[in-house]
Amino acid sequence: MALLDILEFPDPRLRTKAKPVTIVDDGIRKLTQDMLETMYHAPGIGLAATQVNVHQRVIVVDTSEDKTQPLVFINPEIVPLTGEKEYEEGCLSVPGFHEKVIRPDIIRVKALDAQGKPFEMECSGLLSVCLQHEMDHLNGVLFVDHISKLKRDRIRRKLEKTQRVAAPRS
Ligand code: K1U
Ligand code: ZN
Repeated sequence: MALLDILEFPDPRLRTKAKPVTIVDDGIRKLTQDMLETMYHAPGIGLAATQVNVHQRVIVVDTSEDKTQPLVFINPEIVPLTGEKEYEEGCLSVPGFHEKVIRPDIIRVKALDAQGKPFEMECSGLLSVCLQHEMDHLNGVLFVDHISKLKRDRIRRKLEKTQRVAAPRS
Protein backbone atom coordinates (compact mmCIF):
# COMPACT_ATOMS: atom_id res chain seq x y z
CA MET A 1 0.00 0.00 0.00
CA ALA A 2 1.06 3.63 -0.41
CA LEU A 3 0.31 7.01 1.06
CA LEU A 4 -0.95 9.41 -1.61
CA ASP A 5 -0.52 13.21 -1.72
CA ILE A 6 -3.73 15.14 -1.03
CA LEU A 7 -4.39 18.23 -3.20
CA GLU A 8 -5.19 21.42 -1.29
CA PHE A 9 -7.61 24.27 -2.08
CA PRO A 10 -7.32 26.37 -4.26
CA ASP A 11 -5.53 23.81 -6.50
CA PRO A 12 -7.48 23.91 -9.82
CA ARG A 13 -7.19 20.10 -10.18
CA LEU A 14 -9.78 19.83 -7.37
CA ARG A 15 -12.28 21.33 -9.88
CA THR A 16 -12.01 18.37 -12.30
CA LYS A 17 -15.19 16.33 -12.81
CA ALA A 18 -14.29 12.64 -12.35
CA LYS A 19 -15.15 10.06 -15.03
CA PRO A 20 -17.04 6.80 -14.38
CA VAL A 21 -14.94 3.68 -13.77
CA THR A 22 -15.42 1.34 -16.75
CA ILE A 23 -13.89 -1.85 -15.27
CA VAL A 24 -13.36 -2.63 -11.56
CA ASP A 25 -9.96 -4.32 -11.87
CA ASP A 26 -6.85 -4.78 -9.69
CA GLY A 27 -5.73 -1.22 -10.52
CA ILE A 28 -8.95 0.20 -9.06
CA ARG A 29 -8.71 -2.15 -6.03
CA LYS A 30 -5.11 -0.95 -5.41
CA LEU A 31 -6.35 2.67 -5.66
CA THR A 32 -9.07 1.99 -3.02
CA GLN A 33 -6.49 0.38 -0.68
CA ASP A 34 -4.09 3.33 -1.10
CA MET A 35 -6.96 5.79 -0.55
CA LEU A 36 -8.04 4.01 2.65
CA GLU A 37 -4.46 4.06 3.96
CA THR A 38 -4.19 7.78 3.10
CA MET A 39 -7.57 8.54 4.74
CA TYR A 40 -6.72 6.69 7.99
CA HIS A 41 -3.26 8.30 8.11
CA ALA A 42 -4.55 11.89 7.55
CA PRO A 43 -6.74 11.19 9.65
CA GLY A 44 -10.13 11.55 8.02
CA ILE A 45 -13.50 9.83 7.71
CA GLY A 46 -13.72 9.95 3.91
CA LEU A 47 -11.68 10.55 0.76
CA ALA A 48 -12.57 11.01 -2.92
CA ALA A 49 -10.18 10.01 -5.74
CA THR A 50 -10.23 13.64 -6.98
CA GLN A 51 -8.38 14.67 -3.80
CA VAL A 52 -5.44 12.41 -4.72
CA ASN A 53 -5.46 13.68 -8.33
CA VAL A 54 -7.13 10.58 -9.78
CA HIS A 55 -10.17 11.65 -11.78
CA GLN A 56 -12.27 8.49 -11.58
CA ARG A 57 -15.52 8.10 -9.60
CA VAL A 58 -14.18 6.35 -6.49
CA ILE A 59 -14.91 7.18 -2.82
CA VAL A 60 -13.77 5.57 0.44
CA VAL A 61 -15.42 6.22 3.82
CA ASP A 62 -15.16 4.97 7.40
CA THR A 63 -17.34 6.78 9.95
CA SER A 64 -17.12 4.02 12.59
CA GLU A 65 -15.77 4.91 16.07
CA ASP A 66 -13.00 2.29 15.98
CA LYS A 67 -12.14 2.71 12.27
CA THR A 68 -12.94 -0.91 11.43
CA GLN A 69 -15.69 -0.39 8.83
CA PRO A 70 -14.11 0.75 5.54
CA LEU A 71 -16.64 1.31 2.75
CA VAL A 72 -15.82 1.60 -0.97
CA PHE A 73 -18.19 3.30 -3.42
CA ILE A 74 -17.41 3.09 -7.14
CA ASN A 75 -19.58 5.11 -9.59
CA PRO A 76 -21.83 6.25 -6.71
CA GLU A 77 -25.26 7.75 -7.35
CA ILE A 78 -27.07 9.61 -4.58
CA VAL A 79 -30.81 10.28 -4.30
CA PRO A 80 -31.81 12.69 -1.50
CA LEU A 81 -34.83 11.34 0.45
CA THR A 82 -36.04 13.45 3.39
CA GLY A 83 -35.05 16.14 5.86
CA GLU A 84 -32.28 18.68 6.14
CA LYS A 85 -29.36 18.67 8.51
CA GLU A 86 -26.72 21.26 9.41
CA TYR A 87 -23.26 19.86 10.14
CA GLU A 88 -19.89 21.49 10.72
CA GLU A 89 -17.80 20.03 7.89
CA GLY A 90 -14.05 19.75 7.52
CA CYS A 91 -12.02 18.71 4.49
CA LEU A 92 -8.56 17.19 4.08
CA SER A 93 -8.15 19.48 1.04
CA VAL A 94 -9.01 22.58 3.12
CA PRO A 95 -6.87 21.87 6.20
CA GLY A 96 -7.61 23.77 9.39
CA PHE A 97 -11.05 25.14 8.44
CA HIS A 98 -14.55 24.02 9.44
CA GLU A 99 -17.87 25.56 8.39
CA LYS A 100 -21.54 24.69 8.83
CA VAL A 101 -23.21 23.26 5.71
CA ILE A 102 -26.89 22.31 5.26
CA ARG A 103 -27.57 19.13 3.27
CA PRO A 104 -30.37 16.56 2.89
CA ASP A 105 -30.41 14.26 5.96
CA ILE A 106 -31.52 10.88 4.62
CA ILE A 107 -30.18 9.69 1.25
CA ARG A 108 -30.19 6.53 -0.84
CA VAL A 109 -26.87 5.60 -2.45
CA LYS A 110 -26.29 3.15 -5.30
CA ALA A 111 -22.74 2.10 -6.19
CA LEU A 112 -20.40 -0.77 -7.09
CA ASP A 113 -18.24 -2.35 -4.38
CA ALA A 114 -14.54 -3.23 -4.74
CA GLN A 115 -15.52 -6.47 -6.50
CA GLY A 116 -17.63 -4.55 -9.03
CA LYS A 117 -20.87 -5.83 -7.45
CA PRO A 118 -23.80 -3.36 -7.34
CA PHE A 119 -25.25 -2.48 -3.92
CA GLU A 120 -27.67 0.04 -2.46
CA MET A 121 -28.01 1.51 1.01
CA GLU A 122 -30.00 4.17 2.82
CA CYS A 123 -28.06 6.39 5.20
CA SER A 124 -28.46 9.30 7.56
CA GLY A 125 -26.33 11.26 10.04
CA LEU A 126 -22.55 11.45 9.63
CA LEU A 127 -22.35 8.77 6.90
CA SER A 128 -24.89 10.70 4.82
CA VAL A 129 -23.03 14.02 5.31
CA CYS A 130 -19.69 12.42 4.46
CA LEU A 131 -20.97 10.66 1.31
CA GLN A 132 -22.54 13.88 0.01
CA HIS A 133 -19.30 15.76 0.73
CA GLU A 134 -17.26 13.10 -1.15
CA MET A 135 -19.75 13.05 -4.04
CA ASP A 136 -19.27 16.83 -4.34
CA HIS A 137 -15.49 16.22 -4.70
CA LEU A 138 -16.13 13.87 -7.66
CA ASN A 139 -18.05 16.74 -9.29
CA GLY A 140 -15.31 19.30 -8.60
CA VAL A 141 -17.23 20.94 -5.76
CA LEU A 142 -15.78 21.78 -2.32
CA PHE A 143 -17.58 22.47 0.96
CA VAL A 144 -16.33 26.08 0.73
CA ASP A 145 -18.63 26.47 -2.31
CA HIS A 146 -21.58 26.09 0.09
CA ILE A 147 -20.52 29.11 2.22
CA SER A 148 -20.34 32.85 1.47
CA LYS A 149 -17.82 34.18 -1.07
CA LEU A 150 -16.43 36.40 1.68
CA LYS A 151 -15.59 33.41 3.91
CA ARG A 152 -14.36 31.33 0.94
CA ASP A 153 -11.98 34.08 -0.24
CA ARG A 154 -10.65 34.51 3.31
CA ILE A 155 -9.92 30.76 3.53
CA ARG A 156 -8.29 30.81 0.05
CA ARG A 157 -5.99 33.71 0.99
CA LYS A 158 -4.93 32.04 4.27
CA LEU A 159 -4.20 28.69 2.57
CA GLU A 160 -2.29 30.37 -0.30
CA LYS A 161 -0.13 32.10 2.32
CA THR A 162 0.53 28.80 4.15
CA GLN A 163 1.37 27.10 0.84
CA ARG A 164 3.80 29.91 -0.11
CA VAL A 165 5.62 29.50 3.23
CA ALA A 166 5.76 25.70 2.79
CA ALA A 167 7.07 25.86 -0.81
CA PRO A 168 8.71 29.25 -1.55
CA ARG A 169 9.53 30.05 -5.21
CA SER A 170 13.24 30.07 -6.02
O1 K1U B 1 -13.29 14.61 2.01
C1 K1U B 1 -12.53 14.90 2.91
O2 K1U B 1 -11.79 15.85 2.81
C2 K1U B 1 -12.56 14.12 4.20
C3 K1U B 1 -13.36 14.81 5.30
C4 K1U B 1 -14.76 14.23 5.30
C5 K1U B 1 -15.82 14.97 6.02
C6 K1U B 1 -15.68 15.37 7.35
C7 K1U B 1 -16.70 16.04 8.00
C8 K1U B 1 -17.86 16.31 7.35
C9 K1U B 1 -18.00 15.93 6.04
C10 K1U B 1 -16.99 15.25 5.39
C11 K1U B 1 -12.66 14.57 6.63
O3 K1U B 1 -12.51 13.47 7.02
S1 K1U B 1 -12.13 15.95 7.52
C12 K1U B 1 -11.45 15.24 9.02
C13 K1U B 1 -12.47 14.75 9.97
O4 K1U B 1 -13.64 15.06 9.85
C14 K1U B 1 -12.07 13.87 11.09
C15 K1U B 1 -10.77 13.60 11.35
C16 K1U B 1 -10.42 12.77 12.41
C17 K1U B 1 -11.39 12.20 13.20
C18 K1U B 1 -12.71 12.48 12.95
C19 K1U B 1 -13.05 13.30 11.89
ZN1 ZN C 1 -13.26 17.07 1.43
